[in-house]
Amino acid sequence: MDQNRTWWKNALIYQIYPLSFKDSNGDGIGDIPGIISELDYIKDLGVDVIWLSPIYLSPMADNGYDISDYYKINPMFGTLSDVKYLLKEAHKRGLRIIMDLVVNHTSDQHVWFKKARESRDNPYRDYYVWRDQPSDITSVFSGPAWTYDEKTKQYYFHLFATQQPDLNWDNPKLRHEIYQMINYWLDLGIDGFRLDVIDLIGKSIDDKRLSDGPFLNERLQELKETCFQGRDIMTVGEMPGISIRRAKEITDEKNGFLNMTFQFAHVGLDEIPGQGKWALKKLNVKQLKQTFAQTQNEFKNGGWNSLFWSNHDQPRAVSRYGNDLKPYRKKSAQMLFTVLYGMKGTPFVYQGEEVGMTGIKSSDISSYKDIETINMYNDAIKQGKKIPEIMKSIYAKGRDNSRTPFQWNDTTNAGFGSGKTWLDVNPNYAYLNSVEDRADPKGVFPYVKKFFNLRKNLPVFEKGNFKLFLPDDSYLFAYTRSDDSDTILVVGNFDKKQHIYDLSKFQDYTPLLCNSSPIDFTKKTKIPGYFAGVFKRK
Ligand code: TEU
Ligand code: CA
Repeated sequence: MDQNRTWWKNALIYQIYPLSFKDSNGDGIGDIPGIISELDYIKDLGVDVIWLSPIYLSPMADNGYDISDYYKINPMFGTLSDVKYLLKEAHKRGLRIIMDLVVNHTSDQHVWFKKARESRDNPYRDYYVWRDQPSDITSVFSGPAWTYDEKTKQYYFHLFATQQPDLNWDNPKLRHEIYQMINYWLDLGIDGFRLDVIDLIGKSIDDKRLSDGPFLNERLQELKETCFQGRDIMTVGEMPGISIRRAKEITDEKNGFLNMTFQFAHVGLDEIPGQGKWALKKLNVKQLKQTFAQTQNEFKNGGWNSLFWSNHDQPRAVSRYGNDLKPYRKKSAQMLFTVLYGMKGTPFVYQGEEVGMTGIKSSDISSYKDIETINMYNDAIKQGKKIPEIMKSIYAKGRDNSRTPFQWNDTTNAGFGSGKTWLDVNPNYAYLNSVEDRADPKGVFPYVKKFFNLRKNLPVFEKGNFKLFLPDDSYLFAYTRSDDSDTILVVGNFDKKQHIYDLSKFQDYTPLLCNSSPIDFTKKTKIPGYFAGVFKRK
């Protein structure tokens, strides 16, 4: 953390899910050489930083978020020299690389856990959390968060899968092993980390304070002092359970610990509050706008936030908030880009979003691979739920939606690789693919590229204050951003139909970028379905 280095505020981050980006050797699994072969593509979009989902050694129960050796690269992705070569090739192009850091838990195949479960007095026992009696805490991936271990007759704690035992952050020995590992990767030349569920490392399990627990600040402080301070890196903490106010404290430039966090308020709006992610509710655009406005307000002075629609856990944005039917897909994807990334914060784009990739629907549960989805399905069947109802939730929210192989072109396997892919390719690759999209002047990629170029060169996007216009309207997301020198207006129509508004107060604004013919600002401005535009005050 260094107050003089704030390049990450105006950087574009691109998330790669290595399993599904590009397969270089035909084994059906994406890999590091595959990533290297597409660095120019990534650079062409205007990307500054690549975030790699985990590539460490892992039995892949949770696709790499279950690490069995923090120092080794999973051979399915490549070797350490591939990683070094990736860093070199990326840096040569002015691209930085951040890695995923998963330290709330390890894999149950990690040598620490294997030793820990040998006996109660094993030196590694205290690297994990053991109790004689389980509490009623449940796992994020269904079932109890405690699993009985026959050999030593105690329960171990796992907030995620049974194969992902939680590390015991109360143990200073464990903490220092982790810091050593972090410094190893930073010394190797990586440019920072995305920290997986890092809001959980301050937890106090016995009084059920999990996210944002009593020890979070002191642990983040220790992490900062031991690993991050004085390095020219960026850090983004995934903090699903934290309040906006706390996110602001944690990212305070002076006294904070991380550059930014991922906030999840906006991604929970299509679920029934308190019933978890699978209980579906229709999205209310007004609520979505107001949620963003609240976050923008909170970060008005101090702290820093990230902007994202989607990632490897969240379904595809265009299928979720836009419209993935053919006549609307590209326009609505452009609209979503415009309204989200016009706001204040660091933009994160998830692979495939830039060409408007969509979610999947398969009525056959065996075509799904995600542990969260499969566990939920089995659980729901046991509870007597009807299959069509379960599948409806999976279509809407299942994590495999965003994990299907990248659609490069219209050849075999969408050009992802020659072998049978680990997860089925979305059959729409015949018409939805990167080559097709980039060749289309009305494509998502060409628009997004222009948009990010504009964003980067107009300082008001980085610093300008946010003001929501027409907060009670259910279709139009419109706001201004203003600083001392400029004011811009960002407009997006979330509906497929045209709507009419009195926009006469914006008469002195001129278009900078629109996804269809620019609109006129009159008392009766017609805004076409999925229109998006950025305007600037003359
Ligand atoms: O996700 C943490 C997290 O909050 C998930 O529980 C998320 O809510 C869920 O995936 C939504 O369906 C991180 C990683 O991003 C995820 O891929 C991992 O499975 C999880 O941590 C465990 O490491
Ligand atoms: Ca491969």
